[in-house]
Amino acid sequence: MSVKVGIIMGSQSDWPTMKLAANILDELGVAYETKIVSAHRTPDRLWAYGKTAAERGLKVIIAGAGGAAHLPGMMASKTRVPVVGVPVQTRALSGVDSLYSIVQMPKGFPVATMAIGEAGAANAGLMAAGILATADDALAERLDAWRDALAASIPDEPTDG
Ligand code: RP5
Repeated sequence: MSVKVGIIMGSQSDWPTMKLAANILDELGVAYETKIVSAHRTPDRLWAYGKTAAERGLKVIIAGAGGAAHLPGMMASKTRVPVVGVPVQTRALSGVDSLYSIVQMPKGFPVATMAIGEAGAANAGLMAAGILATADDALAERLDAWRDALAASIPDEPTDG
């Protein structure tokens, strides 16, 4: 199975959040790679990753970072491969800093920005799967089944306790 999704993050400390994206891709049978790529600490690694992403066959890049979260936007500036941004929750500013750093991209270089934190990471996995499913009928069926199962798990009425 060729790797079509790259999950990148600014730090090892982002992994507990970004793992939620990986878990979704595992559930849906989508191959991915994971890398630590920091916009500030390893800018040459960022450049090399972005420069080769399309030719290596990546179809979606999920990029998570916290604080001055420049990784998703810088990656979007370096590759045409769609970038899904995950604002990692921070201690100082609860991830609002991350969100604002990722979401306000200038015209021409979009980042599909998810919610702050774990829900955003999980949704990034689902977003990547949805993009790939437009050209993969078997994955589309698995994604539909995943969504049906989630809907079926929601009770009709609330209960005490
Ligand atoms: C960002 O700074 C990373 O994405 C991470 O969210 C944050 C803190 O990184 P560490 O100091 O924990 O390595 O670049």
